[in-house]
Amino acid sequence: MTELRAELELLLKKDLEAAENEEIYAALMTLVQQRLAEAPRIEGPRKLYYVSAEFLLGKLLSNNLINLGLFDAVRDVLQEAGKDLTAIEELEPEPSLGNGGLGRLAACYLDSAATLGLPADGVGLLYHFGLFRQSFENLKQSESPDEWLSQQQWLRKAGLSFPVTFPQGTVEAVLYELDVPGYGGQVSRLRLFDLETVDETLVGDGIDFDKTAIDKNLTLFLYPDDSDRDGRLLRVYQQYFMVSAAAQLILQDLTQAGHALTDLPKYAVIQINDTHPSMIIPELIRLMVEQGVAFDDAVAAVEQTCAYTNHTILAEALEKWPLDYLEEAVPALVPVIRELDERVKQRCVDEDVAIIDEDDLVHMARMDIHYGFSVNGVAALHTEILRTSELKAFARLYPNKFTNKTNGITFRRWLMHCNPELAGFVTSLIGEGWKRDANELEKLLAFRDDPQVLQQLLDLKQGKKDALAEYLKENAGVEIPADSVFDVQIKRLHEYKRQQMNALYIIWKYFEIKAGRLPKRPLTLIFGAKAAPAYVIAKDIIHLILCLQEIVNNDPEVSPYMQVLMVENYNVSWAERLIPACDISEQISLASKEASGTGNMKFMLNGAVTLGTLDGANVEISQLVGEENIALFGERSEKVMEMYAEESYSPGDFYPDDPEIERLLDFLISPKMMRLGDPENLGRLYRDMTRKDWFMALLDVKTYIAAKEKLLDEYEDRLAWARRMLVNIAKAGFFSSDRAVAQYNEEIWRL
Ligand code: 26Q
Repeated sequence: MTELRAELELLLKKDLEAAENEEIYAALMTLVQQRLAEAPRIEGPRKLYYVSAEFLLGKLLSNNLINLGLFDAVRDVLQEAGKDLTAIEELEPEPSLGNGGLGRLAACYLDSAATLGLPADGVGLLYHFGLFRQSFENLKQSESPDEWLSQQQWLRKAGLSFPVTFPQGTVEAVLYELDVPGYGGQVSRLRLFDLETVDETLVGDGIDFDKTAIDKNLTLFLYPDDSDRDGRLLRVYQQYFMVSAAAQLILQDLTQAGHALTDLPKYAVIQINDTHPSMIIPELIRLMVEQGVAFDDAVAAVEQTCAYTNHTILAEALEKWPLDYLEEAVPALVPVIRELDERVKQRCVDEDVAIIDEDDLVHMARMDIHYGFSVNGVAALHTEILRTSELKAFARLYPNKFTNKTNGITFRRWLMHCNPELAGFVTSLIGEGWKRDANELEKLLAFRDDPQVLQQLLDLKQGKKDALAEYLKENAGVEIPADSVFDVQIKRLHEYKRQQMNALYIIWKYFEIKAGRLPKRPLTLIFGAKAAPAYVIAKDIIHLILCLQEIVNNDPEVSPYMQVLMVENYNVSWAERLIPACDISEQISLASKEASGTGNMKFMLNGAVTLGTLDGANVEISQLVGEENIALFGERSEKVMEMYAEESYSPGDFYPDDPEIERLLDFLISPKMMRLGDPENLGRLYRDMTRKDWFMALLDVKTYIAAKEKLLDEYEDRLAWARRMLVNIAKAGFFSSDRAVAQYNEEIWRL
């Protein structure tokens, strides 16, 4: 009997064979936690604090086993006893601490920082009900609290807390910690604050709760509905709660190590993940001044400590708070912010760079740029647009602050864990080196003309498609044909990401099939997306997709050739099942709007071919794989930006004038749809798409349909397709978060 088995049985107090999966899960948790406690902590004189409203971790058990080097041994021991690690993993609830790309990026970066041995703490909030749990009722999204926390056991109390003062009184921020092992086993941690007096019973119907009870609600949900004033104020309270606690923690770490407050930049660097934590700048200054540091010295220290990452170019997502909100929620920061603004106004007359504008709106990103030492975008095109367009005035003021850090993903989770079959095959071809140096994946190119290797790639993909089909049958009660082409669009629901354009393709294809123009092979279109609860059009798009799912799947003429599936409550665990099984990766945002995308990288790494616009990191993907290994379509970013500048785009140019497009949109309000769906939602979406179409779906829809049809045609040459898969996998090395984090460290953090 192996030592590992003995250890597990000691914890179980019985034979492995006799144990239930629940018991094995608990024993594995204990085992992993013991190993984590014994593992070396990453230390260093200078430390990174990655402050973020989101950490979209995904399940932790398997990932921790992989990084501790225990995964294979555990899987084998369990297998010998007739137990299945995958089934045991199912019992783990997924932490609900994030929403989308920015949160998942933070999780990948913690993994890579630990892997590279860099001293780095994640700092954020512990949301009891997370984002929300999505279910579909009457073909619409409905939201409920995600009760992930009650069952989870990774967190431990750190025994530290900090007071945070609001006009209504002082609350206590209690610190929890979670170990994050890197690949190789060395450990850093995620530090999450909870409100001591949080009250879960405040949540009534669905996800509604009293937004004004800030002594009870600050850590209930991530991004609570901010469609009314109370909701927006709550966001300010919540953000301040996070950054005040974070700032106190950082200063305490500093002084406990025996350093002076003004030496902060020597010992700490703070990465501000989008603008949600931006108030940490005035809060640090305020705290330092309170402890006797001169204002100028505090500003100088903070300026050299804080670095800002921008994740969006959408004007509506750049946070601006009315000054009177800040006066109401965080009055202690207002004099600091006013002084910071005054200093900017002394230096520059340009209204576009003022922190407080003429309408008394406080621009959080502008504060970050003036009072941080670094600003970065998240893909080459994105950074270029920031420099030359969105943040042009700032790039002129501070040319040296701006750099690009193209996003990355951890290959531990996004290949080794979610696709061990492909990871094993890669290793059998090129050895283990790629696990530490992802660029070694290029060695795969030597096999690009090896028919046996190419056939094996196809077989492995089919295996993952079979597994997904099986899982869906068992767990979602739906049957999808495993011999169909799997076309997948999974990401937050947003008009700029253009799920609605994909829906127009479905309508087009439906007409084709109805007209007897049948595809060579069936097609399965898979969606996964949550819509922000107050984002009306996004919810209407979900309704549209669910209606199409009903119509297509229940039409006996159509369903043998096309299936539509929108998975409920899309999350990291879903992504880990869907991505390895995907043939066509949908990355179809309006050019210039997707800062980077990271799903695109995960699909590529798992051998899917991208169907996409030249947006975000798609640009870099296409340069790496070559235009023959990606399917590009759509208007370019320069043209799109010009159209916005000149206000020259109108959906009226296409609807109703173009009969082909007219037919697709009219289907939204056809009797068939109106009978099935909700006329209010469908009518509103129809009007939006025909009269507004802010993200220009009608501009690109025809080239999109043509590009997808061409790609489906090319799919039939199986060996040629497999070669494209191979090139995509081989060229994915650049998108390892180990590379991205190493670049952050060389050019920003200098740990
Ligand atoms: C802002 C104001 C009010 C309420 C909410 C928000 C808000 C919330 C979340 C604004 C933005 C976010 C999240 C943004 C996000 O996830 N951005 C994605 O970041 C990824 C990592 O860099 C990129 O790959 C994606 O392109 C980008 O969309």
